[in-house]
Parts: sequence; C-alpha cells; structure tokens
Amino acid sequence: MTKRMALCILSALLTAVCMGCGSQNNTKNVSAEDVTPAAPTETLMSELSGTPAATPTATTLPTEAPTATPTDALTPGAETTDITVQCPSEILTKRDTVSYASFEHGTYYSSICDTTRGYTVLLPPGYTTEKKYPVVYLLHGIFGNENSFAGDKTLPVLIDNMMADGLCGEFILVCPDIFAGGNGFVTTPAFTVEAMAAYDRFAQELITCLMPEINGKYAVMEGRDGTAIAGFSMGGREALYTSLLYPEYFSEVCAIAPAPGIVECTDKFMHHEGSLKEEEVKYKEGTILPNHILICCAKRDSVVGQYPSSYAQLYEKNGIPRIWYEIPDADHDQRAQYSGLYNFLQWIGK
Ligand code: FER
Repeated sequence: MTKRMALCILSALLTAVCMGCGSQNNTKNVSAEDVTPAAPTETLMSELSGTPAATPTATTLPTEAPTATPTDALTPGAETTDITVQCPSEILTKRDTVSYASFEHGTYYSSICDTTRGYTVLLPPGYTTEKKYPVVYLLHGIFGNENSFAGDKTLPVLIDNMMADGLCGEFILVCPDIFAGGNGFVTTPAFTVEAMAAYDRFAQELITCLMPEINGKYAVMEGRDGTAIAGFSMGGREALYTSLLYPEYFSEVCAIAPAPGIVECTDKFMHHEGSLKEEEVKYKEGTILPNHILICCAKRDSVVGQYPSSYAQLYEKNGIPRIWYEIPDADHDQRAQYSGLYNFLQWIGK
C-alpha cells in the first residue's frame, strides 16, 4: 500500500468517525455524576498511550439535558459554572418560528501563506452594520477546511435556536481553513511533524491576516472582549495553542476533544515533538486570562483517547483555570461538538 493510499484510508476513517453521529432519537439520560473532574494523577502527556476507546456504542441523544456544576478549578470570578453534558435535543431541532442562516464563503489574501485563502461565515439573523457583533472563530479537525463546519446543517439550527432562546447573544461565526501551509511549509495536511508546523502557523495567520480581514469586512466588536476561539480535535488543539500564544486577543476559549501535540507525546498516529514544553503551557505573567477555558471530550473518544483529559490535568498542574468535563454518550463526533458548543456559546455576547 502506498503512503498516499494509507493516508486516504485514514482520512476516510476519521471522517466516518467525525461525521458518524447517528440518529437523534431520545432514549438515554445521563446523570450529574457524569460530569467528572480531571483525574488527580500526575501522569504526564508524554507517558500516556493515547489508546482510544472501543467502538462507539451510543448513537442517540438524551431526552433531558442534565446539568451539573463541575468542582474543578474555575476562573476567578466564576464561582459556579453550569455544564450541560448533552446538548438538549430541542436545540438541535428545526422550528417553524426561527429562520436559519446559511454560511457564506469568503476569501482573503494571506501574506503568511502568500496565497488566497478561504473562510466561511454565519451571520446572525437581522445582521446590520448599525451594530457591532462579537466574533467566534471555530476551527475544524484534521484534513478539514473552511467548508467542514459549513457542511453541517445542524450547526445553524443549534446557533439560531440558542439565540432565539436568549441562551447566547448575537454573534458572527467565522470558520477558517486552519492548515496554513505553503510559502516554505508543506502544502498537504498529514500526520507529520512538518504538517503540524503548518497547522501551528495558523495562530499567527489568524492574528495577522484573517482577523484584520474580518474586522474590516463585517460589523465586528473588535478586541479581546468581542473575540472567542473554539475548535474540534485538531482545531481544539489550535484553539488552546492560539490562546496561549496570543492571550490578549480572546476572552473565551473552547477545545472540544483537542488533539495531542501541544506537548511531546506519541500516539497511534505519530510522534509529536510538541509545540511547547510542558512548563511553557502557561499564560504570560501580567496577561488577563480568558474568562473561561473549556476543555471537554467524549468519555470514550476513539481518536484522541485520553489526551484531552491530559491537557486538563496539565492546565491544572500549571495553575491555569479551566473547566473540564466528559460526555458519556459521544465519541469523536458531532454529539461531542454540540455538547461543547452548547456550553461555550452561552458565554458569547452576554
Ligand atoms: C493525532 C490524533 C488526532 C493528531 C491529530 C488528530 C496530528 C486529529 C484528529 C481530528 O482532527 O479529528 O495524533 O495528530
């Protein structure tokens, strides 16, 4: 089998797991105890095997949305944070009373990649240049691009239902292409150290190329308070990494099933040299911490395994306040994404 064929099969398998969210029947409830704090072990990322869990079993969403208050370290000022482990099914269901926005595609010139790059944007209902809106940057998984989230027809339903219910304020959602390759970097995503460098370069590209473009093009509430970053898997890793590198730019941070590699480790896909040393996973002295840093993951995630939990432990060890919870009835899939987004978006535009 050629390397290219192997990559294609791997990519197809990942896509199948990521997209394989199954039906939305309501058959299972989860309890408050399922919101778990990070295990109080001293295990380092590099010592974890990252062995993923067995085949996903749950294909349904629960009837009720249990809420719970994690006992983990919370950001100063936030005494309690209610976490709902499964996104309520009524939030994921189309209503006659709500009109749902569509993604639009845009392009911009990236001086970092020296090429034209794409993004997709979801504007809030009744978008007007008379107001200024917060922006959420939502980062896709490995082998994805700016169209990955735009292809999910349930995402506008979740967002517009949450806005209609007053669960979050109005905001602009921007989905970039987070593979910042070319111009001296590799041009194709892969499980390689070189490709990881291109993914990591997105942090700088976002700050210096995409953000100014979005700020100039849309009615954006500029600055830290109006800017949030979230991501799934590879995008979750880059959301955490970008916030660590550029803490002054983001007030809310969310990493759903963040992929390994911020610190050195070896999983079943590759050896990660680590973008940072463990002791560098810190916010610079004097910078304002994000209001919330949310890390969550399926309890049994067949792709990223225990790495998200390891990030939660590392953050705790390094004294970074974060909120961590696990989702019992999900895998590396949209149920995990909707759970994380449902909790995270409640901090936007309020
Ligand atoms: C890895 C495991 C998972 C990795 C990336 C992923 C680059 C990403 C998965 C996804 O985005 O769905 O070791 O290394």
